Amino acid sequence: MVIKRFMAPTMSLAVAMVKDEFGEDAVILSTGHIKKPGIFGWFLRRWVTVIAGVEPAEEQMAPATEPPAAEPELNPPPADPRRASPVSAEKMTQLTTHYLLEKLKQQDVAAHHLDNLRELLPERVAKVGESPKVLLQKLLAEQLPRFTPWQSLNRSLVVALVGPTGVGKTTTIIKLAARYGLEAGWPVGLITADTYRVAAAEQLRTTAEILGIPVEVVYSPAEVAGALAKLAGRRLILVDTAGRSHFTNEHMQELRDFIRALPEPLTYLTISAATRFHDLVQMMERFAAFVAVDGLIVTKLDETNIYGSIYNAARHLNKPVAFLTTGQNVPEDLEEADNLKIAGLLAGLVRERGN
Ligand SMILES: Nc1nc2c(ncn2[C@@H]2O[C@H](COP(=O)(O)OP(=O)(O)OP(=O)(O)O)[C@@H](O)[C@H]2O)c(=O)[nH]1
Ligand SMILES: [Mg+2]
Repeated sequence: MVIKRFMAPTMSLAVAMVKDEFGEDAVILSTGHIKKPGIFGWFLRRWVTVIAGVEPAEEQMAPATEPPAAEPELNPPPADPRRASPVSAEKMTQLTTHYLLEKLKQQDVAAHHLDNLRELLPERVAKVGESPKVLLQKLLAEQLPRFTPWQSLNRSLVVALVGPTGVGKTTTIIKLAARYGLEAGWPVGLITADTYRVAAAEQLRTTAEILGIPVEVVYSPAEVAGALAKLAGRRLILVDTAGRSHFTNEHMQELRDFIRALPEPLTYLTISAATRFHDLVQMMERFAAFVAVDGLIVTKLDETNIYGSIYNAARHLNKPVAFLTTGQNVPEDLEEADNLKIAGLLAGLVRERGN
């Protein structure tokens, strides 16, 4: 049996190296850890060592009548460092790239993005003296459009939330009203165009009263100007819209007319993090065909461990993610989006609360 020691930053890479050199018939004889191998500047504290063996081809093919081959040395002496597998930098880059792409695949990052990353990653992996996950995080963050925080826009803002039914538009509006109205001290006003469900406007009115924020209910686009006049001088006016089927043209035209009645609105498409990419693309295209989308709000991060849809959606629309919501609690379960955090979720470096 030919025995060799392999070293890699992770077990899966070490096993991949074993398979690559010895093939599928290789046997793992023992595993362990060593500290700081110090190549390529990787700063992982511990590397994995795998001692693996394989029968040479002749021995495998030897007829059964031949005397058995000498027992393989199951507990070989500590491997001589000079026998450590000489893995070329090129091979290491290839394996690391493969390992990172597999991680993103598990996160449901769309195949065409994986193809693009397959081209970009090797250069980063080969050059940058950082851990693979950190360099992946940085690359993904660079690719995401950047959100300009509302604080840095020195004007009154009219912000409308649109999106499919039940994604959390009204809940997010209340969180935003509390965050900017109560915590930041901005004069905030609310407009709701959700008169489709009888209880919806009433629900918003009750919560806004508790927060001490004025609410105007509009039944048609023609009423928007009057509502805006009543809320004149407010730094932030948040507009809630009804969630209706985006496959129905009539509903989408109604939504478009409401949005058109607003002066220079910032319109955020609100999506749930748990939506499948196929459904997400169809939905985003429907909304983008009727309203000019300025950014995304991604809700319900607490309901999934798969974050590819956030990246896929932002890249598909080429619009930034503005806010993330992480639960039903008002106002705490709301965060201004941070591309490094989103990329960290995808790279497996950041974990969302509750998961
Ligand atoms: N787990 C979780 N639930 C949320 C989150 N945001 C909202 N919800 C819940 O999702 C449900 C729907 O929320 P709404 O705010 O009414 O959703 P909507 O988009 O306004 O719904 P429609 O107006 O009917 O289209 C409620 O039960 C919310 O509490 C979140 O971040 N995480
Ligand atoms: Mg609603």
